[in-house]
Amino acid sequence: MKNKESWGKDLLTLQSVIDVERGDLYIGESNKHIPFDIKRFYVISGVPKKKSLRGMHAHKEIHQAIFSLKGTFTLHIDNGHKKWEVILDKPSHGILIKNKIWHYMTNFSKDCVILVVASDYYREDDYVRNYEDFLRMI
Ligand code: T46
Repeated sequence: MKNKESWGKDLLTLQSVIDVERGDLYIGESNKHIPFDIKRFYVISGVPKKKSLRGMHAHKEIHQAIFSLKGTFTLHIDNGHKKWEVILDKPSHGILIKNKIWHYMTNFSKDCVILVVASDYYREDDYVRNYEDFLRMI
């Protein structure tokens, strides 16, 4: 992960139970490790190209937390005033993507598996997919 000064406040740390004999266990509980009630999760995998682009939107209300379960990708974050990026490369640490944050993902490794947990069910009307609309919203 890079640019710690920018993303430090949004860093989420799961509980880790490291076991050399049996493998590692990572635990996230609502309102403890993840600062909202989790209503949905989704997984992104099989991204075919390093240069593939996902995201490119903000949410009006929904908060999310994003983790790399395997492999690496770069998360680009923009609050309308400042832009920064984080390389996610381990299951134990994720990033909180609050509402009203423009974000996209690039630079996927071939084996990358991403977990996202969200504060609400899928609602297309929660998405702001146009950058000018995002700037107007904030
Ligand atoms: C986000 C980033 C990190 C659903 O029907 N239900 C869902 O829960 C989701 C996440 C998506 N969809 C549908 C909506 C689209 O027709 O699946 C299709 C692909 O979704 P999208 O192009 O938004 O995927 P990404 O990877 O660009 O964005 C996703 C999330 O949608 C978004 O909330 O923050 O991952």
